[in-house]
Amino acid sequence: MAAPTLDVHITDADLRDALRADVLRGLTATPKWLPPKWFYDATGSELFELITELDEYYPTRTERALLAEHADEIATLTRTKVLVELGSGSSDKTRLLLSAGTAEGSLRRYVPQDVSPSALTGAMEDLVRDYPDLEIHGVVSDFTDTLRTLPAGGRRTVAFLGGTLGNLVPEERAEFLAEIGRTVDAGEYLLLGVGLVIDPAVMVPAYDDAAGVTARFDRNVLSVLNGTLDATFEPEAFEHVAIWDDRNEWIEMRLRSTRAQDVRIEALDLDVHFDEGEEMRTEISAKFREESVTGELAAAGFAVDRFWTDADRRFALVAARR
Ligand code: AVJ
Repeated sequence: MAAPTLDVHITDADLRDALRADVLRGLTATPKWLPPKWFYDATGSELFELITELDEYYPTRTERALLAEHADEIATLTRTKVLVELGSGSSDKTRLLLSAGTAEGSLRRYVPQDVSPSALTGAMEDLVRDYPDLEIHGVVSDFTDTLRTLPAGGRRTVAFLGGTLGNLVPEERAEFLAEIGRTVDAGEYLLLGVGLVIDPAVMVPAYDDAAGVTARFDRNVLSVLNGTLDATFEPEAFEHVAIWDDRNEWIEMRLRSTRAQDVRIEALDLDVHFDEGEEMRTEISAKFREESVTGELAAAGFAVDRFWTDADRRFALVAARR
């Protein structure tokens, strides 16, 4: 059994600098916003795992069923030697790909990448034990700048699952997909999991569950700011909001200030005022249509080989070939 390796391309200091820059930009903008990647400290990663188990949150279980159903076909179609996973989190669903890939015989190496060192090291410990013949090489980084650090060669598949592509606005998405397109070689694959546009009565509760777990996840970003930037947010003074934006076809999560309040962000020497009822955007989660995914992938140099969906067409798993 080979010892796993862990490359850290982003240190706590880098993360803190990036957080500072994002918070300064977002909290001095009108309307205010924060990028979703800061949800995932250890607590946020745990809360996200709880979200994936909620009745209302269909994406994870739907994607898992698609992976279970099609993992063997993915393995024979791609004959992947190196599986790179962007935003791997717990790597839980990925096990279906790892098992199918080792059974098919081509898979040698798994490269999980995540911004959360705690999620990544936790996942890797279990993976080395369960897949003793795989080389496991973790990368702690921001997925948007992981690609240039990817070792070349060896029939790679880049997996980007869970619908995380939807966290990027269209321009960021186009740039990110184009970068993957430039990084991989002809014949290599992108395996993408995306949520599809469905009835808002199903989508909205997935982001606003009855038990309030998503609300805790949303407010946790304020605790991250308190801890990292020495800020004075009172998370309980913000209400979780989830809406479906029909024009942009995305779910938007916001935090609404329940009263007029001032927050000090010591590390930025910044005072921020919130009006009563003021809403700050904390996440977009775009949903897709078959034509839009195919078009966006084509623009990045990928041809869709397989487009699998569940019976309710809630989620799609897409195998696209460069
Ligand atoms: C991890 C980005 C895929 O957008 O559905 C879950 C995050 N936010 N509930 C998503 C999330 C609120 C999730 N992704």
